Amino acid sequence: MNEFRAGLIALIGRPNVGKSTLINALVGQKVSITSRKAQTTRHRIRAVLTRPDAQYVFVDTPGLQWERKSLLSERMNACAAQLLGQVDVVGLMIEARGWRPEDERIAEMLATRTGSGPVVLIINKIDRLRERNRLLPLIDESQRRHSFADIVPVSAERGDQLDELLKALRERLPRGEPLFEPGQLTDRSVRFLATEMIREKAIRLLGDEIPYGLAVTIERWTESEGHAVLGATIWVERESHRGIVIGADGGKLKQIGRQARLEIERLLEKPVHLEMWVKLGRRWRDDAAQIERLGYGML
Ligand SMILES: Nc1nc2c(ncn2[C@@H]2O[C@H](COP(=O)(O)OP(=O)(O)OP(=O)(O)O)[C@@H](O)[C@H]2O)c(=O)[nH]1
Ligand SMILES: [Mg+2]
Repeated sequence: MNEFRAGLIALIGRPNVGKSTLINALVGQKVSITSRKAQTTRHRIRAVLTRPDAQYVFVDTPGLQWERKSLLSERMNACAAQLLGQVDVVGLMIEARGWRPEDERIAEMLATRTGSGPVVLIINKIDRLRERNRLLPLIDESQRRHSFADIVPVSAERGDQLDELLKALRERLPRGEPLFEPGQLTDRSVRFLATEMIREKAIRLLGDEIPYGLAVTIERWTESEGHAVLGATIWVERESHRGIVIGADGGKLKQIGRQARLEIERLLEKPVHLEMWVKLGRRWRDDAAQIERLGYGML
């Protein structure tokens, strides 16, 4: 008999390997924002997939990194480490291009921890491999490095091999009742998702001009039957960044606002009026009070 299984699966790995992209692909909706830039995810976000035979509660985490140290990155690393003791399965993600020293560092951390669940290695971005025959040696190498419960190559972007991954994860989930209502997609509020959508558009549209110092808050949220009015602030760390975010004649900010608004309208299923400001929050990534205020404190 196929007994129902349910549990938590943490996805961890260095920044930019595709953790959030995979979670969105698995649950079939955008729950976690993604971008080409490292450290896009700053919060722990749960995303739920309920199938007739199992409920998978994925926990997206900020990419682990040790260079470019800040109080924020330290908090993010601590958050991921703490999480490991609370989940049933860990999905360690690397890229199909091969192992990097940072990947090995995370794998070692997992190997030396006692009490965390089985680790499934997820090799992502296989669509980027020009020669598929490079995959087998990589799987062999991975097996030699650590004793993974399973190794599954996927392409999060193309949605390849996701059923194989779900099968491998299900086998390692405990038997039990669903943890969330079957219709629930995430533990995060609509307001949180809207804030993140604005941050995603800003990160994506600003290219490499402002790498890491952006934060977003929503101060005003009035919703009626027919529409919603939102007021949001983009926080930057330097005065010179304000001008970049606003752009010539306010063009950049308008573009960010337009793209974010369209996505928030889909989320709320009603027209949205979005007003935005750009403000200076000096060195907020090293300021505990500000990290708290921006909602990154409890990660
Ligand atoms: N070609 C290809 N690109 C991918 C794949 N999965 C993710 N990407 C891209 O990789 C980049 C990083 O993806 P994210 O999902 O934001 O990565 P992440 O691991 O969540 O990153 P952090 O939140 O910064 O830790 C984005 O530009 C994605 O479009 C994949 O399977 N194939
Ligand atoms: Mg992410």
